Amino acid sequence: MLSISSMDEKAARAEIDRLRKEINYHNYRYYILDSPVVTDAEYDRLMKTLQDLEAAFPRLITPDSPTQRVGEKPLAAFGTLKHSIPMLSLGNAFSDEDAIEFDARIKRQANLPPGEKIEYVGEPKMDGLAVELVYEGGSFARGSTRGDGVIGEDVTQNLRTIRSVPLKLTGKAPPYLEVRGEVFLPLEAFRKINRERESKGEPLFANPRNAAAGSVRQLDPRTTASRPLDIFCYGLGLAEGVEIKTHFESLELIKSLGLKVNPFVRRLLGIEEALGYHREIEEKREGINYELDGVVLKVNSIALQERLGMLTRSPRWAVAYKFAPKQESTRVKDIAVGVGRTGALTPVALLEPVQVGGVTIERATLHNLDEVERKDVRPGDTVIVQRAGDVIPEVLTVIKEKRPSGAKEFRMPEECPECGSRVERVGAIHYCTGGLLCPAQLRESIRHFASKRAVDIEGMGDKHVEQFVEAGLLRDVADIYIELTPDNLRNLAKWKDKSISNLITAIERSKNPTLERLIYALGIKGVGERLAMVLAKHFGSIEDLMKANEEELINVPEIGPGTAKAVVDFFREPHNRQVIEKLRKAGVVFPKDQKVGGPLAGKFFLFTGALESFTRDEAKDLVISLGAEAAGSVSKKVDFVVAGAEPGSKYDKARELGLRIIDEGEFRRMVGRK
Ligand code: I6G
Repeated sequence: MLSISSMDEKAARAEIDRLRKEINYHNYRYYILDSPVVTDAEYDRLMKTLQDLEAAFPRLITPDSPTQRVGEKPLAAFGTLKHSIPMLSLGNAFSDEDAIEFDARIKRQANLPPGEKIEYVGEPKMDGLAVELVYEGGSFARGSTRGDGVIGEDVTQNLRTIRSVPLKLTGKAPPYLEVRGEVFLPLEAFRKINRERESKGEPLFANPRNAAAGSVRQLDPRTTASRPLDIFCYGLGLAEGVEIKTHFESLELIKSLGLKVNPFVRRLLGIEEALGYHREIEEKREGINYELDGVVLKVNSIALQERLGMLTRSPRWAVAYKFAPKQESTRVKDIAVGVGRTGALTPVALLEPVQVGGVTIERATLHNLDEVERKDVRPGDTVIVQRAGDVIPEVLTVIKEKRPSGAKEFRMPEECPECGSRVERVGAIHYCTGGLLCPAQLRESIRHFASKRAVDIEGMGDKHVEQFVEAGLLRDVADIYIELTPDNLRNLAKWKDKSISNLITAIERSKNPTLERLIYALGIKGVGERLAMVLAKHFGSIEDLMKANEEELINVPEIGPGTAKAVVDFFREPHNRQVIEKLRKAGVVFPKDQKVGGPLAGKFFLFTGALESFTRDEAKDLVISLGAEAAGSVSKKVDFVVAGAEPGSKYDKARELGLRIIDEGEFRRMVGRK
């Protein structure tokens, strides 16, 4: 290859094409076939050369280049995309009898003799998130979640980051193709993410499906890219110029285009073979590195599928035959009570360790007192526990026959088990009234304050926070900036120069949070990340937020009366005001006037086609009043293309560039005009 500096555009184009083909092939070998033919170092060299070339000739960058997987910018909100053909859900079967009835019903509806053997295709059913990928001219154009089946969320940016989603199809790609599949997280990755979240005091994902869904529905595609998501494709939506007679052929086609299809897919003749397939996959389940919740059986013949048609929300020609949930029985040694950040008390069953689906379970949440009473769980009871999804096990039922005599009903303590303060009941939940005097609440609120999505102090994991609170160093969050000095840390077990210096650097770095992170970090009841952002944009400074009364707060879009009251109560509390002052004195910078730019500050909008509720000028004025800019022509700097009826050539150009296209409904939601 010539050196980059001596290349003209023509030579660069040829070299870029060659490199892209080669890299796409290696991606296919690695991510789809799981059989790489180059070393990681060789692959990295190819990628680096392509990146250098594209940097030298930016005009040659296209959205389907392998360098373009991760977009730079987080989104303000997801747009929506309409599915050309509704994405249905599946009816369920829970037993062989159900599956046999499904087969019999098909024969009755299609007037086939009861003895006829129908050909099915069996596919493992992933516990993941259903998505649709759209390819235009063989390039990945956009992708969406199933949503309500008719309209899904536009998660294009995030799907692009999944390595097994090819940005360019191989082979003879149809001009327009919609492919459906299930995005999932391998179990190992799921457990690793939860371990990391636990160490940072972040809430855990309840199961791999939630983790996959949470990862795909991230506004910042870089977060999605950091999660090793995978996909298996299971069917076609609209497909131009594709003629197939069986479902199996459609899977073959999908595979031939370089997309990933589950290797356990199989043709099955008659329901008996299908039942055998279900048993076989259920046996294999524990050895598979992703979560399966059943198998899907589909009529193979498309002609027969068409004869059978649809029910309201699911096809008559397919069924999800679920696996038995993972359940075991064990004994409740005791019922303990945990205290969370808000002071909520949670009863937890402490169990004799038991293996459920390959995982040892020692605790199961009982949520609240009502739940304990409804199930009548008592210490000493033998219970059935179920691993719903993968992590949070639950007590399903008590085997009353095995209850030891004298087993006492559980009572919620009247005093907090951590600090002895009075316990108060609000609705179904019991709360400790000790506030930050309670070490558990203090610990949890500090963990929350320091967590990644709040002020993000790396290295302030659960164990460390506990150590600092126990050592009496931290009595509120502001003490992080005052008491965690090298001298104080040196006196604690296991703190060495290197770890001390890392923590001090992380603490220093956290002193300039954005206003929304700071509001979120304060841990006001009901104010999660989204509402923290809304409040930051609306009030622009902590002072103005502190001055707001309930009425003003209720008038802010998305803020309900409960949250408005919680915000006012929070800032009325003298201790909270003191902590804010103490944070300021300790050097934490409280940003001001974030609202000046408006909620859409820095965004570029482009309008094409006729809108129903605005003239073009009204729409432009509206985005400008919210801090955004109205672009006159299509370019990469445009963040949102608002497409009305009969959009013009700008629309086509925007699609070519892979820009985010939203419809009027989405635009209205974005600008708060519901
Ligand atoms: O949600 C689904 C997961 C897997 C499916 C599905 C599937 O096949 C393996 N197939 C269909 C037809 C539908 N949902 C509607």
